[in-house]
Amino acid sequence: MATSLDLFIQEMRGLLTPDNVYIMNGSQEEAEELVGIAQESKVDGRIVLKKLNSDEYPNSYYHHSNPNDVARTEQLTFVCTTSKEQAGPNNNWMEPKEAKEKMIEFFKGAMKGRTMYVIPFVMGTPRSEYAKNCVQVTDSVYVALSMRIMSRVGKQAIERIDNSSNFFRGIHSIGDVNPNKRFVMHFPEENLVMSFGSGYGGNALLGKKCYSLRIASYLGYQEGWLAEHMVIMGVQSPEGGIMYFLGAFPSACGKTNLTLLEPVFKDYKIWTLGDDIAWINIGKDGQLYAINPESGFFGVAPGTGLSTNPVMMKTLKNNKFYPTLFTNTAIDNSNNTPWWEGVSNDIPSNLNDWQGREYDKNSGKPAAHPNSRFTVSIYNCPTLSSEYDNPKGVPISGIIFGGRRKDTIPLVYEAKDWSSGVFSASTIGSETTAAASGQLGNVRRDPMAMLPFCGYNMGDYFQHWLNIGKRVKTPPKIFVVNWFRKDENGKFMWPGFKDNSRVIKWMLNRIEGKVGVRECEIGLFPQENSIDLIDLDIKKETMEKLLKIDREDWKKEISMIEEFYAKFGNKIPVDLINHLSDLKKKFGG
Ligand code: GTP
Ligand code: SPV
Ligand code: MN
Repeated sequence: MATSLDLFIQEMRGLLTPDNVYIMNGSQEEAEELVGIAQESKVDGRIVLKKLNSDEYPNSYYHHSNPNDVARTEQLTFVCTTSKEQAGPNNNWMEPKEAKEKMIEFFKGAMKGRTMYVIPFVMGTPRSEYAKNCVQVTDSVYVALSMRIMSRVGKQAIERIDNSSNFFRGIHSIGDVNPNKRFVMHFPEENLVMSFGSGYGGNALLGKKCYSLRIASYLGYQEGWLAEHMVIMGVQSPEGGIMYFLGAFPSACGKTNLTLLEPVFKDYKIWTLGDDIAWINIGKDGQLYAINPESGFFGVAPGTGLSTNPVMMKTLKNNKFYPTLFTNTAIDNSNNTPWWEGVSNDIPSNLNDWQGREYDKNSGKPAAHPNSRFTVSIYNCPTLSSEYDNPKGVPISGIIFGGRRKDTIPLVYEAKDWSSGVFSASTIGSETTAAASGQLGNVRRDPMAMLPFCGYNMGDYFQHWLNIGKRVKTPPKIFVVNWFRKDENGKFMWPGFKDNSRVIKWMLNRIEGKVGVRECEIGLFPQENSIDLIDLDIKKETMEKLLKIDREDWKKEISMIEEFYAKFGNKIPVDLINHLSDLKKKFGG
């Protein structure tokens, strides 16, 4: 009897009319075969993968994407629910029938002359009750290889999917990589995503943002859990064992760096569990538990180097089983290694830029694309937590929210309680980055770092967060941070990276009740000298500026929050409206 997977494949064969069908099994031989195919085939006139110097970067390959296809395209991303209100003002919306018809027109015969890769995968460790079954079809061998790194592809997935009709379906074709024929359409009510015309990251690896955030957040809303754009990390202190934190930061605002951080304190250690996505459930004991549905890092290359992120540099050179991919970095021709701004201080003399052109140092442009990335297995990571594959997940003690803000937001503060914390998280703003195409550096509201990823109305989402807090026995403490505050000369005041461990240590001390706080207008602030600054050359005035509340800036901030909330009308929970009016009173608004 045909299984529901067989039926799906049949249906896709009919729609996409590929010349060949390749059903993936996750084996080592398959990796070798696919890498072989990718090294021999051209897409868009470019060889899909080129082997890199294996003495420097073992089992690593280079990929150029089309220059018109280097980041997520939020303007072409839609959530297609029955009603527009379900999707909310935070999403582009299209009526599901219309959206599907449009996509089917694109997909008809789209794989003629190509191979259709069928990728059965599980998000989450397959033994976990929180794990989810998925299938993606794609005509991109780069996407197929990336999915093998980022998710659990193969036999276990097929076993789980066989004879079950309940799995996520992802239909993907790169088409002819034409931005005018590019859409990423989500159908949360049908557990389905259709993506056409892009081969890039979050547009094309459908297990990532499309399923594990947009679709999963919708499922979580219905089933009583949360799918979040968050890191998961364990912090080990000399006397206190390991405590687990979640951290939400918008795209390209420091998640990968935070979860691989080497603390400045020799007797502290950070254990990595995830760098982008967390699924958060209430466990049997009434506490919050998180799992990472992914199994790899799709990390920003620029800024990654031995001084900023030594653990990632080790991860990239520690390849065993999974091929590692580098996308849109520059290439140092003298030794065939990938190169990006921040990996070394000097610029190699024989460099090709991310488009394969000879690099001109005087061009004033970076050699690597600012959103160039590496795709690497999490199992290569030397700080991987032994709890990573625990089907129950890890119990959460603290949740950190941050954004990229040159002013206004202090280095750190703590929310008074869960509801104040949800309010602060709902007001997070951040300067836009190269992770999404569009203008850079504008401040936009990005609540919980989920603006581009929440698959339903964000007003309902805020209420869902408040409700979860009421159901949890001891809700974790909530903190807000800003590593990116600048001085009058436009320089970062806080050293960031490993020195962020100083702020984390303060959070641990707060959770353990070891240090007090002073109450300010926006929350609870560190008492003087309670952040451990040992061996750090930072002026007292700089610390004061980092923690300063500028009343004029806050008045502007409040009006931006009001403007954002107004878009959601009466969907904004009353609790949050009350927090906002309290805040307004404090600043004389
Ligand atoms: P996504 O993968 O897009 O979700 O990004 P991410 O949140 O994982 O960001 P990532 O850690 O890759 O950092 C993005 C950029 O911010 C890189 O260029 C980093 O070098 C830089 N960055 C990360 N942490 C810090 C920090 O503490 N201070 C400063 N100044 N820059 C940082
Ligand atoms: C992000 O943009 O937040 C990423 C990269 O992590 S992508 O997979 O393209 O979404
Ligand atoms: Mn991300």
